[in-house]
Amino acid sequence: VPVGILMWRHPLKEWKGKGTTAHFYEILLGRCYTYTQIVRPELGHKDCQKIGKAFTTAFLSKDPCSCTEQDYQPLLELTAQTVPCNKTLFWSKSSELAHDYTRVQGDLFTLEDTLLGYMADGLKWCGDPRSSEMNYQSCPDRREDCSNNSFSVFWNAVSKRFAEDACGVVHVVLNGSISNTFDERSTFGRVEVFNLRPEKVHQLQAWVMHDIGSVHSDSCSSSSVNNLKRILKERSIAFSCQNNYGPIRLLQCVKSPEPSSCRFYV
Ligand code: N1C
Repeated sequence: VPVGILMWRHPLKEWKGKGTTAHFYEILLGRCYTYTQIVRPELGHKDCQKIGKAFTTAFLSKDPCSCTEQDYQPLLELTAQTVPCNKTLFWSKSSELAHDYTRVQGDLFTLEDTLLGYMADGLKWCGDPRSSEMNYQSCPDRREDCSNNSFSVFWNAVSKRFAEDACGVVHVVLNGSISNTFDERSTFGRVEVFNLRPEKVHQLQAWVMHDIGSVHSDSCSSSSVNNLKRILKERSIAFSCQNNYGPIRLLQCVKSPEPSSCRFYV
C-alpha cells in the first residue's frame, strides 16, 4: 500500500471565517498563568492545565455549528471569579476605550479583566467532528455560516455569566459616534442587559463617548439610548446617562492631543 494512502486524512470542512488562531492552546495556557500568577495572584490556586483542557474539550471533535452554552459549563465552573459590587464595566462598540479605562482605573473590571475573558480575548477557535484537532484553516463565520459557532456561543455564555454576577451600580461605555449607540443585537443589548439581576443591580450608569473630532451623532437623549432606558425601566433597574464622561474623555485626549476639543484639558 502506498504510504500516501495510509497518511490520508479527511480534509477538514471549509468555512467562510478565519481559522483557529495559531498556537491557540499555548496562548490560552500562557495567558492563564500570566493572569493567575502575575495580574491577580489571589487566583494563584486556579489549575490552568485543567482550565485549558476544559476549554478545548468544549469544542474539539464537535460540529462547530452546533455548539451549545452547555458545552462551556465545565469551563465556566473552573473559572468562577468574584467581581466586587459597583466594579463591573460593560461596553459595546467601544472595546479599546473601555479597556484603556480599566487599565488606569484598576479596580474596575470589564469581562476581559476577568480570567476567562483575559484568556479568550481576540482569539478564534473551532474543531471538526471528524478530527480531534483544531481547524486552523477556517472556522464558521457568524453571518455567512452559522450563529451557533464555537466562539459566538462562548461569548454569549461568558457575557451572560458576567452580567448575572454583577451587583450594585454597574457601568457601560457606549459609542456615541455610531448611529446605533445602543444596539439591541449586540452582546450587551441582547445578552447582558437581560441578564442583570434587578434584586442586586441597583442602577446602570451609561457613559456615551464621542470620538474626538467626529460629528456628534448620538447622545444620552437619542432614541437608541432611550430604548435602553425603557428596557431597564421594565426590568426595574434605574438608569442614568452621561455624555463624554470626564475621566474617559481625558484618555481620548491623551491619545489625540491636537484637536481644539481637548484644549480644555491642556
Ligand atoms: O456585542 P458587544 O460589542 O456589545 O459586546 C460587548 C459586551 C461587553 O460588555 C463584554 O462584557 O459583551 C461582552 N463581550 C466581550 O467581553 C468580548 N470580548 C471580545 C462580547 N464580545 C466580546 N468579544 C468579541 O467582540 C466577540 O467576538 C464579539 O462578537 C465582539 C463584540 O463586540 P461589540 O459588537 O463591540
